[in-house]
Amino acid sequence: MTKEKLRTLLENSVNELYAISIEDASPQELFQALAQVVKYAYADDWRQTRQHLLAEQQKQAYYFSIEFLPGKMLKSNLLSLDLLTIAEDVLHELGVSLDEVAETEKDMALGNGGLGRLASCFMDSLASLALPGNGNGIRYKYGLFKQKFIDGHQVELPDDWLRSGNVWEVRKESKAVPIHFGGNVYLQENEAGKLKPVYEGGFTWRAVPYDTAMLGYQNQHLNTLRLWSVEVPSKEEAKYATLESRQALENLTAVLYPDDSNETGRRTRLMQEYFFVSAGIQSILRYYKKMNRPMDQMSEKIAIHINDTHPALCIPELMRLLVDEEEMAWEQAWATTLKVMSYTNHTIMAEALEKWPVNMIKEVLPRMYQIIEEIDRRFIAGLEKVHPCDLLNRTRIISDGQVHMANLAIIGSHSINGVAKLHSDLLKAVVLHDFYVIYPARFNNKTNGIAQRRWLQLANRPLTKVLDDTIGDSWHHEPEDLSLLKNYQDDASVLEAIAYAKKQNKVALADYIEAHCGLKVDPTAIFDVQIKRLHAYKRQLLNLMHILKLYFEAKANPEAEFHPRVFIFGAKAAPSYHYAKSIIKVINETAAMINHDPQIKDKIKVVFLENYNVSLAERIIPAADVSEQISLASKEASGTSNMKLMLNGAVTVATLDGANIEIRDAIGDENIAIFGLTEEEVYRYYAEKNYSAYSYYENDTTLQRVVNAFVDGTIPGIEMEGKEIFDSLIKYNDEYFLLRDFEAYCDAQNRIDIAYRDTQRWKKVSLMNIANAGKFTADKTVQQYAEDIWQIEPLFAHVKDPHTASLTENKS
Ligand code: 26Q
Repeated sequence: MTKEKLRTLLENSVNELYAISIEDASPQELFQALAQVVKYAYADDWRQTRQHLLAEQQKQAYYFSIEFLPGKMLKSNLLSLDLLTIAEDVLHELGVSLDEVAETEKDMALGNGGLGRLASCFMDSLASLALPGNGNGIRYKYGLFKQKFIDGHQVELPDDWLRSGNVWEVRKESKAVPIHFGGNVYLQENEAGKLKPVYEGGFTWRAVPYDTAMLGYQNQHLNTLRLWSVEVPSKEEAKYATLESRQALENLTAVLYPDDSNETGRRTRLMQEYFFVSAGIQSILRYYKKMNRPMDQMSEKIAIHINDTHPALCIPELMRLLVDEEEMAWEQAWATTLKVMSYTNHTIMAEALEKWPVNMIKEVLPRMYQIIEEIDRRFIAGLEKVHPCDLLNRTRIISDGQVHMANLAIIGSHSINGVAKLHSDLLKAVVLHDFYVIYPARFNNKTNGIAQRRWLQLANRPLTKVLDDTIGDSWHHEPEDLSLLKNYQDDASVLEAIAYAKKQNKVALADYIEAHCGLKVDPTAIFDVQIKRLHAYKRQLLNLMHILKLYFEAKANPEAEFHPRVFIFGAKAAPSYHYAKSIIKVINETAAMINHDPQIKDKIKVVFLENYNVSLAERIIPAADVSEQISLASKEASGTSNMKLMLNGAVTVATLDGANIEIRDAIGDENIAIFGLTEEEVYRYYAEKNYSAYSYYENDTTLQRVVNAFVDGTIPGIEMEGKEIFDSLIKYNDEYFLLRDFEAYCDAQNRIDIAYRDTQRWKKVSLMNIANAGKFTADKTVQQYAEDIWQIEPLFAHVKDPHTASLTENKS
């Protein structure tokens, strides 16, 4: 496509949509019009990818996830179509920037954090590898709440992202399916002597899919993300005539539940889980039937992935459809289900494993309950003679009046993986050890990865330019080629160019901070970043304690030498997570205190950016010098912001937790600041029950000064929150070992300071981080899922380079 062609298409699009000329279009109108042009540009390829798949009957994977977090899509779609620079040029001629236009797009924020973003990075990689892999989820009317700070407190506002429509989605009315809830079910013999379920009462709602194209990077391959929305079934309009009954129905896909493992038992959440699972599986079976193949060979054409336990009902739902609808024998249906299903675990904390009360499942999903009971019964019956009964009691699906979703997911899947080496090892050794004894061969590791196209090529244009000029652009397709940069670790001009790119990004972030927080920060300071959900185990509080220590030192000794730092936080807390919200309040009040202290000047600034989301991450990450990955060892399953920050040249301060360990192994101890307890040491404390937070407090005056600051009036306006935090550390013995790790953390921060002041050394460390980040590409991770778990192949397996394979004749 030429610039002239794009301009003409855009003019036509503006005219068709708004009947105005292009010069009069607002950025918002230009966004809508340009998105139409983009859709037009990929429509043929999207259709042809699907037609090809059906014609060739190639095996496909379906990634079931209750969360997807794609963020904005205009620029990533333009990049995938290789239209990014010409779109920039066309808009530039019109006197607007592409960024200004792209900014008007609402983030698609249908996820909480790591798990949802991982699903979207996987969608990017699946398409970019030309692998047939689709997403299946929920089209929430409201995404994750918008966060505002009022008086330092987090306040949640609705994210009405669909208000002005969603250009990327296509409503597929004809593909709607019915979903049944409630009532009673019993089994009755039919004429042929088969047991069939008879449903009494309950209600049937309609699931309508909205499809969004997932574009591969410059390879004309497009997959589909299918999100389901609830509607009144057309035959039952009368039944839902009143506003109240309609409202109850529409509630089902109205809101995304915030990550809140403490608050269980919410009925609507359970209904959501069944809703998108049942809709997705019905739609897969309808597709499979078009192929006219035996039902029990489904696993040759279909792989279904369960992203955490939220879609674990995939297992009994596929059993229901095979046994009840397709009249398959139980044993055969079970063998098929097992071969189709695979499951990823994302949590290590046993208390966070999903459970549902038996009574609720019986009431809301009576047929599911019967099937789960039968799966459980057969699980026990099949292993009774092989394993001791206490082991089976710990692993069975139904116990203590609850349905244990991880147990269901494990028993019904042929593959179970963790998301980083340490995490997968801990699953085998501790969290899921009992299952490892029963099914050792099912367990495997798939270390997480990230989409380097979004997190570097799109988010960090200045650095991308330097890399392209230095090592060429093969890394756009093969991220591991970033390692070519190692050849330049002593090249002063490359080091300088990378540092200059960082500086530009820091200036841009400083402008954003000034515009949004009214706070001036110095772009020559160290930008020290912690961006992730707010959770006690992630230890944002440890970061704050180090900030307080620096602050007290700077006040006591104004001559103290350290390079000025800007501490930047981005984090949402679950609305009902009281402790996490108290930490937000205390960080905000500490920030106010430090930022306004005339003695401190520009030496320390603390910024808590509101409403952390994918778009904000794209601004912060390219500007980061230091990456905070300081969770208590053994608690963070993997982490992915660690990978994104490394890719953008930030230097990591980290515990040996999650993927930090593999990052350390990739770049070497000299290029990362490791500190703190190891996982073994943490587990030893648990075993010996001999941790005493108080003894650390008692013996360290610096630590005392810092911890006391939460209750002695040093920080104004935190009476209640400060007390809550103080008590968690001292009275309740510091569950996440902050006091134990405090000194080691401060040492690591000191090493960072020294390294930063050695400018040449820092530049080299930064380069080595970028050069080694290619290992953490989601392309590689997805390739491993494709080979080891799903057994799917690229669409053009017979063509040597799938990226250059073309589905269509060349279009101008
Ligand atoms: C629970 C109960 C009720 C409602 C919601 C939830 C809920 C929602 C989301 C529970 C958990 C989540 C999300 C978890 C998550 O994002 N885990 C992260 O997954 C990443 C990708 O694998 C890892 O890198 C992180 O380490 C892990 O914390």
